[in-house]
Amino acid sequence: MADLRAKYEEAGQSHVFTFWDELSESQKSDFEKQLRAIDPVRLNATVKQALEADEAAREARDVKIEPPPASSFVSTVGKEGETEKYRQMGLRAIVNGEVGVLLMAGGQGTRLGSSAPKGCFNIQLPSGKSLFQLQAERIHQLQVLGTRTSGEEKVVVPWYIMTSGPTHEPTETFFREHNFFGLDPSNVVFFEQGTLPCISNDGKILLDDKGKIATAPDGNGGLYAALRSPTSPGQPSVLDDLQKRGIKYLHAYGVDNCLVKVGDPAFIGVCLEKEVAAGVKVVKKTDPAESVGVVACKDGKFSVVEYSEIPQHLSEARDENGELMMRAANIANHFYTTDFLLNKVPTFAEKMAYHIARKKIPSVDLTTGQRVKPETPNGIKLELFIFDVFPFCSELTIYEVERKEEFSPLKNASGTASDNPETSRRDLLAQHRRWLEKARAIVAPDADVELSPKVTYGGEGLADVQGLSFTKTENIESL
Ligand code: UD2
Repeated sequence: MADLRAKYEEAGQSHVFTFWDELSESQKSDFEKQLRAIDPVRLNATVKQALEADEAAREARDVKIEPPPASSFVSTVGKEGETEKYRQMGLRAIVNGEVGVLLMAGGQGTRLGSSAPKGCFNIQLPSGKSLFQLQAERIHQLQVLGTRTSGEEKVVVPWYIMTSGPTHEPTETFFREHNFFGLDPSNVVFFEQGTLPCISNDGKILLDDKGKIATAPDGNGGLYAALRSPTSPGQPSVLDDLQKRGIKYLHAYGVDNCLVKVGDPAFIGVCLEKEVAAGVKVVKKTDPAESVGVVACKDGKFSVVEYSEIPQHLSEARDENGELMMRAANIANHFYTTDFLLNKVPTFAEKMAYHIARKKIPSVDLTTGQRVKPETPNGIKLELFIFDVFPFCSELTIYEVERKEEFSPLKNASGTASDNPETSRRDLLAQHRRWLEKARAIVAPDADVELSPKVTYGGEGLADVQGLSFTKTENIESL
């Protein structure tokens, strides 16, 4: 223990031992394990780098922030023929077994008022399916479409699901209880992202309990480190698995968007055509206050200015056509090549500064020993964002898609103004109505008809509904 104390002493963090003598033997060994997993000197440096970057971002007077170059944009909005070309390219990569899907599911649904992982959420569709089930069945349908195209035996799209401490167990249990929604469990890989200690406003590690450091998930950018750690002790890492399977292209996405086109062949195709290592899907931003990051060029480098960091004058700036100048809304929907993740990211990973989230963090008061739930932010959580790699990308494809077809995030609890279970349900059923009516079915005005991903992935293959009339709210599991 002397070496451990000396290390924390050297880093000015020896206060973590304040209550050491009050701990039981088992508490001491758990606490020692946690303390040994942290390098307090390196943590101080990380905090310092994050605070400096945060300060620079807030002082962002001299930083030049402008829209990305038009040459990096691809938009197929309203161009069905072009989308089909890209879709075929992406489907070919899927048939060749070169495409994998990375789900970022480590966030905590605190804003939703639910403690369960967001993917378990039921947005009250006629089918009662959770977000996880919708996404699983879209992967299943992609595999079916791939097999149909190629006539090969099973086409597989492996699914890598990143969880965090709070979501790991409940997510794995949910999948097991639902038999992986019909997917082969050997093609669903769970891996856990890292956590980081929570820090007080004066740079001290906060104690969650007398023998436990307060920690939080390290942000969805924790993905980059998590990809290279064993998925469980003695197991290969996700990167090992990607190479073993010959996966070359990854679609990475956020769990909370009920319209997400999982493994979207058109997006894969666009990025193949542009021959880029990284791509990001955007929708047009029309509300300056919308809680989305915007893809931008900061001092000439690609980046996303997060909604929590964009100066108001910039989010409200408009161009000569009255459109928002910063309107490329990031929808947490990315493309990466395995080569980029494996060989490029490590060359600059240390340079990605953590973002500061000022939070109310329950912690033990060092003088009274009482655990306090603060009324105002008393510390910071450090998190990396998945798009923090963009400044290191010489090229980035920005693929603009239609909001009503691809983006309806679930951020807030029922009854709020937007981005809630009601708007998710509304937007998904409206999309399915559009698909049915385009296929010349007749849908009664008050009939909420849901189409299972097993019937259609993105509105294709609906010839059999022509002339059919749908008069009641129902889920169509097969035609
Ligand atoms: C995310 C985007 C924001 C915009 C918005 C659209 C980031 C950093 N910000 O904002 O620019 O695109 O979504 O809806 O992506 N997650 C983890 N581990 C973590 C934290 C989050 O896996 O430690 C996952 C989370 O489960 C979700 C995704 O990352 O799938 C986005 O996280 P969020 O919903 O908390 O991010 P938000 O809404 O602040």
